[in-house]
Amino acid sequence: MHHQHEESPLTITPDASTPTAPVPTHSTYQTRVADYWNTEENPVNLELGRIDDLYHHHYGIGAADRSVLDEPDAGLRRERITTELHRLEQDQADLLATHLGPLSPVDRVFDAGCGRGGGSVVANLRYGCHADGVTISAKQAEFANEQARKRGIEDKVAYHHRNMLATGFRTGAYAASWNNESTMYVELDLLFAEHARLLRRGGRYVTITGCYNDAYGRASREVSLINAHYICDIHPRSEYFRAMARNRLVPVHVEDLTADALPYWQLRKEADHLVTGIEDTFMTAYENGSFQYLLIAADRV
Ligand code: GPP
Ligand code: MG
Repeated sequence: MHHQHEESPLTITPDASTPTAPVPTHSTYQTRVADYWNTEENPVNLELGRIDDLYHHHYGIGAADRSVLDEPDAGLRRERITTELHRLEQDQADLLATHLGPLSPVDRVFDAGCGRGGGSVVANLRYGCHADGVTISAKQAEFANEQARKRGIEDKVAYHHRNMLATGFRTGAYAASWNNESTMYVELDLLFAEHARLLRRGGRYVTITGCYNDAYGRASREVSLINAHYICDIHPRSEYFRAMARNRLVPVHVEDLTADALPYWQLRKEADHLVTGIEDTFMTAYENGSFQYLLIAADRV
């Protein structure tokens, strides 16, 4: 029998009893995904993040202020578009963070697929909680840890070059966890099994994700193009609920954010200095009903 620690699991550092250097990738596919994120330097991510050092790897939600497009000065116009897109991405991050709570500063949260780290900083700023972010990209983990050091929150927010399917973190140590647009890189059963293991009973799991619409049929041309663009594999909506049900995650709130996701893409399309070429595909995918932007919050029971 394993020795049971006396301390509250929420205050124990996750690394305490785990191997120091777990192998981060499990497959050739995961190595290719890591390669993508180790070389990714899209201005749409770096220039937005630079504004307030909150680096996000997700899209925006809500109504866009399109008056930024009317700015006559070209340089200022670019700047105002960048700022507006960042505001929409920040609103998305804030919405996700709202569903994690309430949380207190002794609580610990798990950010699965943390990218350059913005989401964990948002959670820490909001709740004062500890956060552990995990990314398969060594470069992203290093970048995110540097950001935490610059903010002076490295004692509470740490990023790890690990695999979110097998973190090695302590069982039951987390009050909340999430995937912000990162579920499409993994098998949901393996992912939710790890979240269920890490979350304490009554803990909260949240995801915001792009999924394909079962009612449309199968994956559309646009969904396939998005998969090819990011090297991912977008799941159908149904699979989320099946896999959650199999892993003690019970949905408490489901929100279709598809209509709220469109203005971001319509504005991003106009940003010549930021576009990556996937903008029209997202708009078509949302408009033809084949693809949905969904928030799911679930309780770990
Ligand atoms: C955006 O990251 C998200 C993904 C790559 C996962 C795919 C998401 C779906 C909803 C299908 P990003 O911010 O790095 O992308 P971009 O560089 O296009 O802004
Ligand atoms: Mg982005």
